[in-house]
Amino acid sequence: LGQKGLTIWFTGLSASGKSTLASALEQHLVSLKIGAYRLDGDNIRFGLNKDLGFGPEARTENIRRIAEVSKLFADSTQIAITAFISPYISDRDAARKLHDEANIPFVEVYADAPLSVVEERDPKGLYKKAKAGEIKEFTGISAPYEAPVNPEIHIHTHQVSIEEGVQIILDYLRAKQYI
Ligand code: GGZ
Repeated sequence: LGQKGLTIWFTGLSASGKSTLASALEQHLVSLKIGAYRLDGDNIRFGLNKDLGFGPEARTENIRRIAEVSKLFADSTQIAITAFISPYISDRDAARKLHDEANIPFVEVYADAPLSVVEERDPKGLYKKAKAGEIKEFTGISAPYEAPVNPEIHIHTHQVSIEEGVQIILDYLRAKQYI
């Protein structure tokens, strides 16, 4: 890797496979001795962003802070990997702009699984609760998800394995000579 790192920005519904894919990608890069660090709900929403909820303004602020942090990691020559729903196109575009202005590559990866599939998976029972009205403003049920129009990478997570998904991303990074 050259002087600068980059940010790999996953977006997708809850249970779409973002975190799983981000985690597998991080492990693969580290095994290649490429510095990579993943930001996800576990290390951000319980720490830096623990003051934020899930209303539209809180989500925008969540994404704004994550974009700033990922830019800093990338600026330190790491590959920053973010795994957040980031449901609004305008917020993702703002994250992209921040990177563009710093001349840091920004790779948007759409972890795309149909709502019917993620509702069926429902690993934490959140979709069930959202449909019962027990969780308000839940993405895909009672809050919007704006799918990317032109992401660098589009992965149909219900149709490819985790390993295949990681390979698709690695192929892209190699083709761009980012790694
Ligand atoms: C969406 C919610 C909500 C609501 C709690 N809507 O499957 P999870 O549990 O582990 O991932 C979801 C996570 C989403 O946080 P993000 O920071 O990625 O969201 S955003 O980018 O929109 O700010 C879910 C849980 O938090 N969760 N309430 N109302 N997801």
